[in-house]
Amino acid sequence: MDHTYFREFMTYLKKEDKPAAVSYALSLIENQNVELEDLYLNVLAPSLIYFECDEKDEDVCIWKEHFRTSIIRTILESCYVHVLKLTKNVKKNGVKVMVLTPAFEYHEIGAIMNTHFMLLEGFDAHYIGANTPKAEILSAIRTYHPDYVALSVTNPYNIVVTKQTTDEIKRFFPEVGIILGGQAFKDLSHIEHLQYDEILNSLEDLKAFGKKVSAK
Ligand code: B12
Repeated sequence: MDHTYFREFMTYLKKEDKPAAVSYALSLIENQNVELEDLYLNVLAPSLIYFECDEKDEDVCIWKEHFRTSIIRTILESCYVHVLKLTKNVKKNGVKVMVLTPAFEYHEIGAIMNTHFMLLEGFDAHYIGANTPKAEILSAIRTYHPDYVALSVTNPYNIVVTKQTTDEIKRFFPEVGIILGGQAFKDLSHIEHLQYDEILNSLEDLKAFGKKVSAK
């Protein structure tokens, strides 16, 4: 992908110019300058992952980070309509996935992006929300009957709550598969004691998983 797109997008973000940033990102998709996956992984994700704050006052940095995340979230929600258009030509694999972040985990951008990627791979994917308590997750499984629950976890501190959640899912719904994704699982020592079926760290992993379930 042409890096000038990322650089131009960053000029709007640095000025906290939400109208310009949102319009520019959506125009890249509408004018077919970039694929949706490229926009997410090579423009939106790095704008957050490499967020730098030059301000001396930490409080200013915190609201700036919140504001930037809200801009990215608006772009993702606007792209959902585009995802729906694209999925019309995608062969469905009949596999229902419920995507969420567990209790205490507020980082949700990766979960939203990967829900869209799953839809584009033919999954019947639903993003439930961030900071989802264990009881609500169990209730949603009881109502939705997903084939898989995908837990996105960023902060390694939340591995403990993830373990409690995955243990309960497997206890009450042993037939439901568990997918783990997110920065917290980059260090594999974190997952030794967790019950899960798939660990997906990238779009390539997700595509390979899509092929595996379609072949069944
Ligand atoms: C935005 C942000 C926030 C926002 C989140 C808002 C929101 N609505 O999501 C807010 C301000 C709330 C926040 C709060 C905090 N944050 Co914060 N935050 C970030 C920041 C800047 C960007 C995160 C992000 O969205 N990245 C973009 C997405 C696309 O990347 P991603 O999540 O990694 O997802 C990718 C993959 O991991 C994967 N993936 C993710 N999930 C899934 C799921 C599946 C199923 C699959 C297949 C793949 C997958 O796909 C994505 C695309 O490749 C990072 C900086 C960083 N380096 O990441 C810090 C960061 C994650 N935060 C951090 C910290 C410490 C905190 C706080 C504890 C700060 C505090 N003291 O209060 C709190 C914790 C809140 C909580 N309880 O969860 C640390 C975590 C350090 C660590 N590893 O322990 C980071 C790394 C900052 C830093 N360098 O210190 N944060």
